[in-house]
Amino acid sequence: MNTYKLSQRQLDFFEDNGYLVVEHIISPQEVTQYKAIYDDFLSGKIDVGGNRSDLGEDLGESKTVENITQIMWPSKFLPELLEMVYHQRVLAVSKALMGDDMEMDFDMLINKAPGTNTITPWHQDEAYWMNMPDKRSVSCWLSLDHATEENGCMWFVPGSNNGKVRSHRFASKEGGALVCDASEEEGVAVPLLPGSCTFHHGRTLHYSRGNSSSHQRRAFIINLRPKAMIQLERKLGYDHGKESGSKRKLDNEEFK
Ligand SMILES: O=C(O)CCC(=O)C(=O)O
Repeated sequence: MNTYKLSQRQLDFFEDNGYLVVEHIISPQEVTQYKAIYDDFLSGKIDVGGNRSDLGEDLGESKTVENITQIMWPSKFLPELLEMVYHQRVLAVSKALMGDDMEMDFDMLINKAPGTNTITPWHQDEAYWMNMPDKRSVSCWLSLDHATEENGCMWFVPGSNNGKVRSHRFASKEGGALVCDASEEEGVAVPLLPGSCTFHHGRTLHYSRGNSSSHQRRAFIINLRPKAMIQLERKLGYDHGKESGSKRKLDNEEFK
């Protein structure tokens, strides 16, 4: 799929709210295929070295298992992912949302294992990144499981894409997660069926509850931005942990 048609209603919804649900971006058969790949990453069969970390370090109770598993750049370790349906369709939807110059900046896996019960703190993705002159950026959050409030579906603050970036700080002493002041009262929960996804703007405030269920909550995330901005990031030495792995960093001085 090279092109994807979004209705004016969908485009307006994204513009006004900062997120959009796209149902069944991959089929049930494709979900099965992606789950098998995902589990090879989780089990360590596909070794990602320092690109794996605990995003929930110090936020959850466990000191021995990851509270939130984050794997940066799965496509670096399994390049065929780039040619598979998910990456291709996300690229097409992103172009429809933000223009033909959109390209993948990075991809990542974020899993909440059963019972880990660790929130992803409220944040805006822009606070994690360099301040770019062109602010267009979009993340696709694909759920391979049935994402519910109980296991950590995404919550968004509608319209926050059109506001400012709030002041962010580290959410804990050691971990890399950032947090800003926000609450569920401002937000809406967005449960998803397996194979469905949300697209959210880099400025949209979001968060997820912990996984208190007995099942995995596997999310496969792709972030895209204009080609020229990716070139600028790389020129400035910023690759979203592709080579340097995950490390604690507040990249955007502006939002401290
Ligand atoms: O999966 C999560 O809990 C958080 C994901 C997230 O923050 C993102 O995709 O930007």
